[in-house]
This record gives sequence, structure tokens and C-alpha cells, in this order.
Amino acid sequence: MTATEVAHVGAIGDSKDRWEAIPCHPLGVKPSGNALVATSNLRDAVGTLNALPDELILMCLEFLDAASLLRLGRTCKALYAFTRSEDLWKTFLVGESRQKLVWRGTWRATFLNLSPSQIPTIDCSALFSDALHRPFYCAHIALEPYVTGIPSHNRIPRLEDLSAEEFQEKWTDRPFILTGPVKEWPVYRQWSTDKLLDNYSSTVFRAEAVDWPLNTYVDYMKNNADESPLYLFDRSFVSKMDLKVGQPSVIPDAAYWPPPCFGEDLFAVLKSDRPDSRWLIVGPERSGSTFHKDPNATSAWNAVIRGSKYWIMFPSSSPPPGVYVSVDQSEVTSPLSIAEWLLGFHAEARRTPGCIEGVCGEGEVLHVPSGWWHLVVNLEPSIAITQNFVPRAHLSAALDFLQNKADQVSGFRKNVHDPYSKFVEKMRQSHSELLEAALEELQKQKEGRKRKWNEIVHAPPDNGDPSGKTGEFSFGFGGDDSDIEVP
Ligand SMILES: O=C(O)CCC(=O)C(=O)O
Ligand SMILES: [Fe+2]
Repeated sequence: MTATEVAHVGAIGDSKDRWEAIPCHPLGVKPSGNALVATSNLRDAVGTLNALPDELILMCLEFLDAASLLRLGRTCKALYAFTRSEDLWKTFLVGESRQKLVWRGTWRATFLNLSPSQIPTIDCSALFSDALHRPFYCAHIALEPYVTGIPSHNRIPRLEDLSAEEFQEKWTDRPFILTGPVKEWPVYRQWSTDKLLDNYSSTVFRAEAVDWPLNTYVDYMKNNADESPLYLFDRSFVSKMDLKVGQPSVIPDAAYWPPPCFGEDLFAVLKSDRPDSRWLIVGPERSGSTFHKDPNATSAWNAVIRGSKYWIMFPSSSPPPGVYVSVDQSEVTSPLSIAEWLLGFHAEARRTPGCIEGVCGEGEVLHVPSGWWHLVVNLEPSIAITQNFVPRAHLSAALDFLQNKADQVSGFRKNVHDPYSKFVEKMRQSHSELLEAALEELQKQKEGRKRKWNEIVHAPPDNGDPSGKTGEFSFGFGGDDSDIEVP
């Protein structure tokens, strides 16, 4: 059996009806199961290390510097394969600030500044390791089976446009895709990765933990085989690119403007003290965002300027399958990569009530309501702009978050010491009625939780009634995000 065939077998458990063509691992490494029928095994040469599972060997290697990794890799083929693990070299590169970096197709080649001809082809086809093969496999799974065949009841509604009144009345709690407004933007008509290079080639943008000039990032985009590609996510793009932003009736030379249907953004009252609110997002196919809720209970819109994105979303109260959340929602545990989640949980997610999915294409904009879980994967190289905002329907959610999840509040400058008080103060000055109504709503919610808590604590003990009823209380908190708090 070839490595390619074995990789196919790995996809059976996934119950997809299409075989996925996974190329051969660059060193020929095969999944672990192949060891059962192998006549020889390169791992036998690693000596005492043979007692350790592959994952532990990789963890030990994290303690070595580059020179030691290179020396160890020369001792035998198996350790050469282990020391080629891309995560090790990515850590080195992310940790250093090299002035001039030339992307060379892999993190290792880039760190060592090696051209392809300087990288030997070493046959490791008698090495059987899921830990080494899996990231490669995940980097090559076909996305198509996951993003097509969306059941009709799961589909994100698509609308040409909405009025601000319609949004406020019916849509603030529902994801939707707008097909109209973004197509008017100058950046929609003008931007492509090549066009951006013409103007911003040496402009430095943030991509996760690194700051790279755009030309380096575009080289990376065009030539990488990462399971979770580095994602350009820059919150300062407007000033870096010297863009004007605002409704064209006010700013005639604006590069883009928020689709008017989303209406007001109440965080705007904070002026320069508002938390980060807009990002330029650029990434290759397969890059994207693993499941999360947006910061500070904000809503968001995400406009695709080039490419397309698959979105899968769940309402606030139902964490997606495979995502485990601590009681206060401060800790989220899920498989590390988007591909691992798709392989392991997508089928179940699609069957789960509340799941909603869709593809947001070029020139379209998607609405993420406050509190919704979402995972996003780029189906092609993409450029997008996203903006987070607080519509009046979610003012109480934002206030509640700032007040009661202060440890999870993010995106404020360091000089804003008490975002909740600051927001309340500014809202009181400009939108006092809205503020009072939202605070009242929060108070009612709090009293409701207190009542339920008392019902639980004071419910009479099981009275032997065969119906199992122990009192009036029934376990169903209804509504949205109902974290039970001990009053
Ligand atoms: O385009 C994407 O990857 C989604 C971005 C996103 O969810 C966010 O900015 O919060
Ligand atoms: Fe998000």
C-alpha cells in the first residue's frame, strides 16, 4: 500500500463519500498503523528514545536550540524526520526579530535560509508516525465535502440589503449574508493581493505573533503547507494604509464604509478610548479562525473583498460539538486546528440543533450577532475587512460583559482602567434613556437568576412521587446566555 492509499483509509471514519487525494508526505513518513505490516522500522534506530511516544519526543525537542536540532537530525533518519517538524522551526522564527526575512516555503528552510536545492531528499518511508503525518494530512484534506451539501434548515439567510429599521427589528440576533452593499466600496473594486503589493509592499502588518512586511506575507501565502496557516489580522490597517473610512455622503473619498443597515455603534461614544474595532484580514486557502465568540459581547460584520469564506455558527447558549467551555466561559478548549475540528466534529455539528452555515463570497458581508460561536475557513486566498460594534439591542450584553467578565474584557488601551465605568459615563452623557433601559433589563435578569437559584436551593426533597417531580422547578433556563450565578 502506498502512503497515499493509507491516508485515504484515514478518511473512512469521517463518513465522507468522497475520497480525498492526499499527496505523499515529503519525507515519505506514513501513519502509525502501517507499522503493523512493515518489515522494517526506522524508529528502531533511535536507541533509548524508542521508549518514548512520538509526541513526547517532539516535546523534548522543543528544549533544543537550532544547532542542537541540526546535530541530532544527523544521527539517524528517524530523528532527522522528527527534527524536521515545522512547529519547532516556527517557534524559532516567531521568537526572533530578523531584519530581512526571505520566506522559503517552510519554516525550517526560512529559518536556515535554505533554497530548495540545499534540502536533501531523505527517504523516511519506513517511519510510521501519526504525530508527524497528521499535521501534513490535515494540511491537505479537501475542504469541499465540508462546505457543500448544507442542509436547507442550516443555511445562513442571504439578503440583497436591509434597512437599519429592519435590522433593528428582526435581525440583531440572527446571522445573515448581505449580497449588495460591499460591491459599492472603492476597496472592493481596487484591491487584490497584487494591487496591495503595488502600494504597501514594505508596510508591516501583524500576522498572529509576527510583524512582517506585506511582500513577505504574500510570499508566505503563495507557498506554504501549514496545517494552520499564519493569518494576517491587523487592527491598525486604516492608519498604516492611510485610508479614509465613513459614509460617502460625509467622506466623499472614503475607501469603505460600514453597511448602513447595521446602524449605530454604541461603543463609538468612547471615541479614542473604544476597544479595537476593525481589522484587515488576509490569508491563504485553509487559513481562518477557530471557534470563538467576538470580544466584549460585540456584534460584527465581515466583508469579503477577495476570495470566499465558509462560516459555521452556533447560538450563544450551545457551544459547538468538540468545544468545551468553562462555567464562566473564560476557558475554551477545542481541537487545535480547523482541519482537526472538521475531521472530528463537523458531521455531528451539522446535525446539532442551532447550527447554521454558509459561504460568504466575494463582495458579500456576513453578520455575526453578539455572543454567537463561529468558525471560519478561507476557501481561497482571501482579503476581508471586519468591524465590531454594539447595536442598541445588545447594549445590555456589552454592559453585562464589561461589568461581570472584567477578566475577559479585551482590546482596550492600557490607560482605560475601568472600561465599564467609562462606558456608563459616556452613555449617560449622550444616550441616557438607552442606558437606563439596558441597566433595568440587566437588573431584571439578575433578579430572575436569583429567583431560580432560590427555587433550586429551596426545592422540597424527592417526595417519592413516581412522576419524579420534586417541586415547581423545571430545569430549563431558556433565553440566551444563562450562566447560573450564585447570588
Ligand atoms: O474572517 C475571519 O477569519 C473571521 C474573523 C473573525 O471571526 C473575527 O474577526 O472575530
Ligand atoms: Fe469573530
